[in-house]
Amino acid sequence: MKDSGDNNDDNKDGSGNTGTGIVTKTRPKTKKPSLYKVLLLNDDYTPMEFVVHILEKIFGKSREEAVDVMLHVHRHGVGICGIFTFEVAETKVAQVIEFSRRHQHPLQCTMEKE
Ligand code: TYC
Repeated sequence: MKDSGDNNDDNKDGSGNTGTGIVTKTRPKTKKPSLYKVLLLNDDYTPMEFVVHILEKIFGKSREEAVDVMLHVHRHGVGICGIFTFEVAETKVAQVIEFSRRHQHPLQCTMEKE
C-alpha cells in the first residue's frame, strides 16, 4: 500500500495527495495550571457579618452566597471560598489574613491543592 505522507491532494502533483486533510496538529506547550481551593476556618470570635463582608469583597460573592458559605463554615468548621490558580489563591489568603488581623479578628484562611 502506497503512503505519500499528507493525504488527499487531488493528485495535482501526481503524489496521490489532495491537500484537504484534516488538521490534527496539537500545541505542545500549553498546560492547564494546577488549581487550589481557598478554605475558610471557623472560630468562636470572628463576627458573622465580618466573614460575610470578606466573602463579598475578596471573593466576589453575592450577599446570599456569602451568607451560605459563612453559615456552612460556622456549622461544619471549614468551607470553600473559591478555587483559583496558585498565585490568585495565595493572594486571596493573604488578603483575608491581613484584613482580619487589621480588625483584630482571629479568622483563619488556608489553601490546598484540588
Ligand atoms: N463562628 C463565628 C460566630 O459564631 C462565625 C464565623 C463563621 C467565624 C465563619 C469564622 O470562618 C468563620 N461568630
